[in-house]
Amino acid sequence: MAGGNGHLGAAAPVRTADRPGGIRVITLDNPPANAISYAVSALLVQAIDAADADSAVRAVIFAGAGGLFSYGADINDFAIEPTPDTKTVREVTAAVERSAKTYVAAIEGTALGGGFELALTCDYRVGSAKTKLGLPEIKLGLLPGAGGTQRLTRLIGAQDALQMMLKGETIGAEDALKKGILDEVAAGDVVAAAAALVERVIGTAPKRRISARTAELGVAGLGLFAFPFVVAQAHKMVPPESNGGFAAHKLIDAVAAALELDFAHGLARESRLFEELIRSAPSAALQHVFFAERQLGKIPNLPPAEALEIKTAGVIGAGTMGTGIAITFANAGIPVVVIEPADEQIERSKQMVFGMFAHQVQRGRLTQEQAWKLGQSISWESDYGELAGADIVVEAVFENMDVKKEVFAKLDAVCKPATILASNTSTLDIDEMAAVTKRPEQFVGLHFFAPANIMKLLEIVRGARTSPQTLTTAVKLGKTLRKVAVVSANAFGFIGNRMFFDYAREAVYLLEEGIPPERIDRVMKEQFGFAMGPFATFDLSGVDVFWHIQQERTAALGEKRTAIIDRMYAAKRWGQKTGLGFYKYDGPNKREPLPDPALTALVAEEAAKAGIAPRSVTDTEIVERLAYALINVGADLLEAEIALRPGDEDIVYIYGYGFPPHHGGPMWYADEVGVANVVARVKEFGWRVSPLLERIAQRGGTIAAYSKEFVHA
Ligand code: T1G
Repeated sequence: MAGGNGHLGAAAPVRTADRPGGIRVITLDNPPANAISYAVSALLVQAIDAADADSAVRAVIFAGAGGLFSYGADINDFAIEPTPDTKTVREVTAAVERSAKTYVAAIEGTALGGGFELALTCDYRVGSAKTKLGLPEIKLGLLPGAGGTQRLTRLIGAQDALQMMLKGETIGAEDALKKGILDEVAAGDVVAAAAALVERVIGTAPKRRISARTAELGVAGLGLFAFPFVVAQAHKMVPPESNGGFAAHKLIDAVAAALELDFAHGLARESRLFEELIRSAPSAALQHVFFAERQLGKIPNLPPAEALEIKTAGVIGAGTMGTGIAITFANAGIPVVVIEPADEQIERSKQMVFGMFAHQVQRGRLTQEQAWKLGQSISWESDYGELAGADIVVEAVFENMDVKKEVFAKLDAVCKPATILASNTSTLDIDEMAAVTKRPEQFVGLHFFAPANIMKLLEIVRGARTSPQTLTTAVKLGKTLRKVAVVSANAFGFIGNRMFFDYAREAVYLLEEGIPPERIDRVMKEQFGFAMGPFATFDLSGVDVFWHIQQERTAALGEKRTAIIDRMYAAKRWGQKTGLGFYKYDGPNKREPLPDPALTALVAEEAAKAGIAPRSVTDTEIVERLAYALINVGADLLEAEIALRPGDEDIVYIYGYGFPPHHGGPMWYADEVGVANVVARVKEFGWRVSPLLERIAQRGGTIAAYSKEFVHA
């Protein structure tokens, strides 16, 4: 697998040094993550056993170099089948557990996963103000497999331990001190503080192993006897095993083991559960997502270029998108000027900004002062001249080419030569816009997803003449804005929307064949795991938007078989915004989609007119037709080099459209099903088969393997 540090980082990834008083310091120095790979584990076991055998050593301190302790086991190693004598984090913690010495973890920065589990195996833990601790294994479809479920439960109680591990959340130093996870938060050097702690405890309490404790429920007023009830409740709170909850249920079983078994048996149960997970399809999918996300910024064959520094920004248009984009820049510490001619629109924009920051203060995410400062970094003007010095300007005006061309002609005239001009368009041609400027090399698409200050996905659209420096700057800006930024070539719908149009077409076809929207949504959400079904999504994003796109680009949407969308548009059945769409929204909770017989009648009428007879369709076919539509067009986008890698398309669909991460994204899912099986079904549906998909099927290959052979990957 790419990414990460499967290699050994520094010259000596595990260093030892002796301090006065018989204290041995073992330092992890394996950049960039101080990951505890198989090889590093073997070196750690050697170092621990050597310290244990050395009578001059009274205590051992573990430390991490580079300002972090360790991001955990090396995820790259999961693809490597361990042999009986492979050393993993499990053998490292076992070596500490059997050693008679006193162990202290000196945690200057972040300790996650196996790194935190190593710290939990120690007798004491010292942190710093920067310390962050977490067991995020669940995000990889795993559970902490080196004693974390047994030790954390014994240390902070089952309730808090489950909460922390099911969410994979990270806690800070103060919280960890309060919970008794840290014994001290050092003001200065954590290793020196750890050495001082050794001197304080070595004579009185040299050994304080968590494994010797008994786990408590940690629920006020509930004794251990109630643990079956608490465990049963926990199982009810997580998704079903078949739909994203596979690891969560095993994690709960592991915590239950900590409550009912002694440490050794609990550890054995945890190992068995971990082994089930590490080989599971959901975990393989989530590991793929982890690395695919880290590939995004790597643009093959791009000449090296220095990213420009973006110190100030401009946004054209104070609508919802423009305001959301402005907030995104402000949150990243980049002052931004919003250009808007209409005063009442400026007022609405200000209300949105201040309302959002006030909400953050209420939620305790921002202090009043931080909110005020952020608010001050956004200003509203009507004169383009205010943008003369901006490093980048993003337009977010009405989705019409003439309007956008007018904006860019004006910007080209007022902005300094180095200013990068960007369009937030979701479907229009970037090159056509760039052509009205004298700076096509500094022109790029930045397609934010609504709401722009919340959605992490950003599509960076590379024009034919976008320069390497502009593209490099945009990729770096994506990171600065804390976005998941995917590079797309300039083509209709870019990556996400282009794939969505085929998905939407098949959803409407199923509707025309008499399948109720609520059934289609239920299957895609509850059986397959989408965050939201297609029709609830159309109602949220606006049926009018769907109609506009269908008007402009029927070709891309495939032939329109009925006038359903036209009639819905004419009847203002535009979705949530008009209270009626594919559902009605007249219940007490105005956002709850309710089946609407009037829609059913409209669909039946139009389908009859088009001569489309109702069909009985299985749930499986619903999933296949919607998911395979994504795969088929996704393969075309790869062959046309609009998307760089299948993993990029997976990330777009997971972050932008709610595709279930435990299936890895549409292109990963194709390999789960088997490309030949996908092609066979696509042919049965009578669709045009993507030639790339056909070729991979004929070779019995996989999309994942094929991606390595992409000319441009
Ligand atoms: N293994 C290998 N490489 C890792 C890594 C890991 N655990 N964590 C990070 N990297 C690489 C990453 O690929 C990137 O490499 C570089 O470090 C910087 O990371 C037994 C079995 C901590 C939130 O799940 O979530 O321990 O691309 O770009 O954005 O129970 O890294 O530069 O070549 O992500 O600041 C549990 C995974 C493992 C944490 C920081 N640990 N890492 O994000 O930097 S399983 C995790 C993260 C385990 C035990 C079990 C993030 C981060 P490159 P980055 P970042």
